[in-house]
Amino acid sequence: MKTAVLTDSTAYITEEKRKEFDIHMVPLNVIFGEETYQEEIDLTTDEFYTKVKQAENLPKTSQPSVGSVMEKLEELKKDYDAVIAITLSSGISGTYQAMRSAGDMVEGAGLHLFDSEISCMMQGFYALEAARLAGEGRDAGEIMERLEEMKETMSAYFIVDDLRHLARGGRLHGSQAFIGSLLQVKPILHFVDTKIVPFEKIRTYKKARKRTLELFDKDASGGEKIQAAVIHANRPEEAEAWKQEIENRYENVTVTVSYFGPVIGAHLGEGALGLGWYKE
Ligand code: MYR
Repeated sequence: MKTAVLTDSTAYITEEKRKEFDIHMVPLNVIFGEETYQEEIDLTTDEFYTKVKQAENLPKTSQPSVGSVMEKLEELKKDYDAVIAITLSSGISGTYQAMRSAGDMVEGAGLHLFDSEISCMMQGFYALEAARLAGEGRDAGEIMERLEEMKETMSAYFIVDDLRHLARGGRLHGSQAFIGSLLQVKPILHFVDTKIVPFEKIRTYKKARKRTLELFDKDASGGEKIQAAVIHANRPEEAEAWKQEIENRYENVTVTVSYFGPVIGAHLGEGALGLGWYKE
């Protein structure tokens, strides 16, 4: 059985890695005024952060159209017996639903849909593991089981520089009053039941960074093998500093530095940082 691995662009797996691991991708869109760009195809992350600085209004985003997913499934159907599709959290985007609708309409696509309930490199970790298993010839059912197992320890916390982007885009879960009370601080955010919610209200970035590393320590200090990702919105030096600190402290942790690309960057704003991990 030949199984394809499909994910959406918000996993931010570089083109080089996608080619190396035979991972297929459908892009989400970023909209600046009248212009729509497919991220990772006709808008790079560097171009995005430059464009944001020059733009009058902040960009909007949209999920892939059902038609574009159908096209991809038709293409994959020619070479594969089944498709494992891994999407960003269904609680923050309609991408999961678009994939479901497309899967229902493409007969014989053999779509197995996995809601990562998270995004970015943590979604990427699922796609990379699925691709590894598909490469070993494992069937779709076995791969889906492994992804569910990974979900048990998958965690991520992130800090934004300006919470107004997330609040404006309606992706921060909670009452208006509560969200309003967070605007002047640097809360640590995380996902609960597919949605983004504040984890802890913290005053400064420095304290939020320290607390995030403490949360990580709870899992990492046990000595089990951990895959972690430090993710940044145009803050490569700070992300590298987090990576160094983690690597100097734990021998059992492998750290990847990744990025918040255009679609996620449009909601988090420049300067955001995140740390995600799972136990291998
Ligand atoms: C769409 O228009 O369908 C895309 C909406 C994307 C919302 C993104 C919200 C922020 C996600 C943060 C992920 C952080 C992972 C560590």
